[in-house]
Amino acid sequence: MNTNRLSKKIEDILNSQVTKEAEAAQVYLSYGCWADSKGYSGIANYFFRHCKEERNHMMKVIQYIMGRGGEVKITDTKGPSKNPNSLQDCFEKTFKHEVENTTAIYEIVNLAHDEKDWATYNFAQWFVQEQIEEEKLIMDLLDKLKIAGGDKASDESLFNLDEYLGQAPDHAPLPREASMDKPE
Ligand code: OFO
Repeated sequence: MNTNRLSKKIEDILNSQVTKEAEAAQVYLSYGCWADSKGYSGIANYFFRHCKEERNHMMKVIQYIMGRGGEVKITDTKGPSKNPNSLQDCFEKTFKHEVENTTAIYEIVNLAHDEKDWATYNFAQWFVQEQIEEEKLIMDLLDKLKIAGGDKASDESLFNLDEYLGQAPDHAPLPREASMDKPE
């Protein structure tokens, strides 16, 4: 008896998301190592924490495939691109990577919608929300770097930024939770 509740296309796209989350983890890992090599231990810590988040995302997709009776296929991952050449470049590349991952999540949502696979559609909504948060976190990094002076930031402001990011929250507040009493 076939107990696989996923169509072939859905199983494939979810497996490809497993790979994408693993690749996202490697990007954060490599940027963390790069930041540390430049002396930014706070920023490195921030990236290492996010590396772990991406691995958690990977595990969520794996558990979902298995829980629906599907087959998980672990494949090769693409290595991270070459090291950034500045903090600005690092944050921009991270943002671009998150946007690409958001696009991949939307493809899952679109396919689940087309196939009327409401279980997968529902599962993917967690990731839609997560990507809003993740993009916002990186936008905040870019804003903070801009305030610090961007590529022309002084050593002192970079020192403060590094300190701040070492302890920055891992989650951004969602717009849906905002109110006039608590705008953020
Ligand atoms: Fe998995 O959330 Fe970022 O990419």
